[in-house]
Amino acid sequence: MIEQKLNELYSKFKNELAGVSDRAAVLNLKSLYLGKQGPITEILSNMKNLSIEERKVVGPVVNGLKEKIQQDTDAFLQKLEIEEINQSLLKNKIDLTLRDSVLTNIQNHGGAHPVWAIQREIEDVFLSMGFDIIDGPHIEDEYHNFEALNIPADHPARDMQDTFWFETEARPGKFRHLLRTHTSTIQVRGMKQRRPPFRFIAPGKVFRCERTDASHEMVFHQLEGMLVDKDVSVAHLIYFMKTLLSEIFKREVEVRLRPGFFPFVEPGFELDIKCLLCKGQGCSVCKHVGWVELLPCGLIHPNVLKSGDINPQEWNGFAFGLGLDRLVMMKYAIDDIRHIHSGDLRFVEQFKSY
Ligand code: FA5
Repeated sequence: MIEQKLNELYSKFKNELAGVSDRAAVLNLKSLYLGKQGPITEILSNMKNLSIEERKVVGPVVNGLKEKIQQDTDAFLQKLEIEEINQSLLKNKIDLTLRDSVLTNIQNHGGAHPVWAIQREIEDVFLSMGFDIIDGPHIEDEYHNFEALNIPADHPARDMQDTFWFETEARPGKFRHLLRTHTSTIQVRGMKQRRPPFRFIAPGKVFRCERTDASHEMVFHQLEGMLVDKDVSVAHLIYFMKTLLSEIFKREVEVRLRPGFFPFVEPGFELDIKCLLCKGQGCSVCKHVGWVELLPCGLIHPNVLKSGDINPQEWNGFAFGLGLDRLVMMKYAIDDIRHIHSGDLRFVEQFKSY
């Protein structure tokens, strides 16, 4: 009698289960049958009225039914989950053989970063004037960064450039390592690799432990230039610098040359450009003086030529160190150097066509 009642109950459960289609309805059905108010709990609580013999028969049947309902709901839930996964896989299907529509859209192609683009332009100008392009290491030793450039230890000029030093043990006769503070490190390396007359440029990243502001970065770019020949004069230097600037700006720009101190040149100059952002009126980029320091230069100091195994009685030359990021700022009227390497696509996308 009880067994028949349980079979009917199970068939009813199966029929109802066949009619549901979502997780909430399945869980609801399960609690209707197995919950505290459900028929199974009622049957179990009525078992106290049965004899021991009857309980021995009915008990396992009721528990079996409970287990079957549990298993059926679990299987149903699992089936639902698999269906959901399959549906989402179908919906988000990726055809790996298709090219990304973003990539195929010419509008979204990458472009040259403005610093890189201006570096290429300058390289072209100097290549056409017979210069080689050379490279040097970012991690340098203090010999190439200072010593060989006529800046011995304890020389106050070392303080002109705040340096990132590596924590290497100071040992007698051993040079410490640092992140190069200027591309002038390449001067002696370049001189030792060639015999005069020669001319080369060396562009690259430089590093200074400086507080950043509208015109100062800690990592920025310079382009070093060096020409060694006979009877080189300041007039030659000015000619090359003016050619460079008129090629870059494609128009006359106002420049001024004033004395500048760099231990590796004598005489040394600062070549400033009239601030193109404020037209000389004064702004945060030119520190309100109307001029921006762009291109320090000078005639190579005899001691530096000696470091490069060149006889200063026979040869002389000029050198310069152009600040590439500031040149980009002037060329495109950028009012803060920090935009340049911010990684902000809205900034770099403006230069795609250059
Ligand atoms: C030098 O680094 C010398 N080595 C340049 C040189 C080479 C002089 C050869 C003579 C002969 P200076 O520290 O002034 O000099 O830097 C050169 C240029 O780098 C500056 O005119 C400026 O354009 C740029 N510059 C310097 N510091 C920064 C900075 N923190 N952020 C961005 N640009 C900078």
